[in-house]
Amino acid sequence: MTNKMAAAPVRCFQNFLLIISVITLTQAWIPRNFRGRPKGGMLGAPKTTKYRGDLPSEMWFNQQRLDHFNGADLRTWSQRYFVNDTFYKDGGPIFLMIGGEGTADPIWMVEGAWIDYARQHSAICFMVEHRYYGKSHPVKDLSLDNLKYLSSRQALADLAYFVQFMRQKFNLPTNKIISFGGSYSGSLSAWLRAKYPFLVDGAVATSAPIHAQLNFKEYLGVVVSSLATTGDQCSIEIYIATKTIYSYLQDDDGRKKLKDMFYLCDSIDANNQMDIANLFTNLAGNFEGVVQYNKDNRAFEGAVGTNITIDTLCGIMGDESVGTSLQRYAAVNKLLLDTYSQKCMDFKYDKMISDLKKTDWNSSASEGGRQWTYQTCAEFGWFQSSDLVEQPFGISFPVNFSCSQCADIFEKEFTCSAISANIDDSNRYYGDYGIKVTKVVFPNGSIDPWHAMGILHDLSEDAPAIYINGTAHCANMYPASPDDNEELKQSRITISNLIGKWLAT
Ligand SMILES: *[C@@H]1O[C@H](CO)[C@@H](O)[C@H](O)[C@H]1NC(C)=O
Ligand SMILES: *[C@@H]1O[C@H](CO)[C@@H](O)[C@H](O)[C@H]1NC(C)=O
Ligand SMILES: *[C@@H]1O[C@H](CO)[C@@H](O)[C@H](O)[C@H]1NC(C)=O
Ligand SMILES: *[C@@H]1O[C@H](CO)[C@@H](O)[C@H](O)[C@H]1NC(C)=O
Ligand SMILES: *[C@@H]1O[C@H](CO)[C@@H](O)[C@H](O)[C@H]1NC(C)=O
Ligand SMILES: CC(=O)N[C@H]1CO[C@H](CO)[C@@H](O)[C@@H]1O
Repeated sequence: MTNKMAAAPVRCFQNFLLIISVITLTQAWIPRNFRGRPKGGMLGAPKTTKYRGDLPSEMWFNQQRLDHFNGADLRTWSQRYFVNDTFYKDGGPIFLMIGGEGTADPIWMVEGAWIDYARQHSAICFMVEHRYYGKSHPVKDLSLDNLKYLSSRQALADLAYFVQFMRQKFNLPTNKIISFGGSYSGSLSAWLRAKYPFLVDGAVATSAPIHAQLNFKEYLGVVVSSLATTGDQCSIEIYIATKTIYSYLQDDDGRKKLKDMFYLCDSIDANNQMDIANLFTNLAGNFEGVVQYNKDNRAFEGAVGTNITIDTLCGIMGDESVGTSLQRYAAVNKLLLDTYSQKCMDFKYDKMISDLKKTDWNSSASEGGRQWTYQTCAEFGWFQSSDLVEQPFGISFPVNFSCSQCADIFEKEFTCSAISANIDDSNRYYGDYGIKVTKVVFPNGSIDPWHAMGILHDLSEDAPAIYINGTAHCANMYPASPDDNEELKQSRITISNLIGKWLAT
């Protein structure tokens, strides 16, 4: 997302804003926050506040295997990676940042908590881009047939291949390896250690969902608890607004009012349940995106969006001077549209699906939306549905709405039960909550809805959980900030100490 060559950070920043606004103007049909994933990926890039030098240039491992599970298929492709050896001292460890469901951003090569750990432990840092994301294209397009090599299992095998290659090329034959990742790549980090314990000596698995599940209705439950840190009023107001929306939907006049108040791009067709489902999904999405990244010290989309917090949204919901509950809900929507330079809110289901059907590498869906959707349908589920009773965002996006999207986007019999079978496979393969690992740490934030799928209690003395009160998704991976709470500061120290312990044994 950022300009790799930018020597002048100011110019880099302007380009960044420009790229962001172009993307939001051309991609609005895919929601800002789709299946828990914002554009760019779930682990947004950290702020480049301090760094003034060049970023490391991209490198390629051009012998990566396409299909690790078919001995008759010897095709290869080029995988992108980055290196920072500035802190390396002879015999020091190898740090491996695992790319997730987005472009591997080289800003991570100079910033973030793991770079501080590298300084402390004299490590050489590698970041490997995940197959099918960013510039790592194993196949010529994203047709369903070509997506068959996109899976977490193939991605882990890529890492095993990469490690072997990298040990030779950089002459690091026996150095210890610690893997890192956040969100989905945090899961990969834990799973790498579980599946290849002889390859990695320890793993940091931040905000890692370890339990695959079709109906992730708990997501909105955590959103509600997180909003409740400002008091109960916020969810009550949302509930009243939602009820009013349902009553307005009953007649033409009300639907027209909703179109104006919420700056909808199109008129509401009362008979189109999929549009209505999408509309309610997007309205909940206004809150989900902000909660998931509340006060995270990151820059992604964020140069514009990160100063909007739970306090901002709940402040509006509690502000009588803004008007009725519905008007306040509309004001939140307008604030987010403005923040992301969107003129109107797209909720047309067919437009979204047709965008996500595009298979060209240069299409907007190839930014990751299509690939991540595929992975959720084929491996993980994690559908943020409205099926939890105790939440105020309505009942219009039940889990089968997400299953229908899988079927419509990939024109395949992705029924909820077919997807469930895929999910069961993943849990069997990785061990679910019963995962057996040592030397893995599982940090999670209490505000982050994803923690509901994570490991929150120590598995053993050797596989501890760190539950950080008051922080959001992947907070501990971002550069330290003076605003960080004590628990967050302490978590970074604990992680560094664990790494030290793992390296010493
Ligand atoms: C590695 O990161 C440090 C810290 O940001 C930076 O000073 C250094 O230039 C980076 N080295 C390379 C080779 O990019
Ligand atoms: C966020 O920051 C931008 C730019 O610094 C500013 O224009 C905007 O008003 C701020 N929004 C809020 C809700 O504080
Ligand atoms: C994407 O690439 C295809 C062919 O590879 C081309 O026909 C199309 O115009 C390109 N679209 C964009 C938006 O660049
Ligand atoms: C989901 O299931 C409900 C209840 O069975 C049904 O009314 C609705 O039409 C279904 N929605 C989709 C998108 O399949
Ligand atoms: C988390 O932090 C909040 C606010 O600082 C505090 O009220 C609450 O008791 C804390 N919870 C735990 C479990 O420490
Ligand atoms: C809410 C929760 O599960 N908290 C647990 C998080 O992990 C720590 C261990 O670091 C446990 O002590 C908490 O009970």
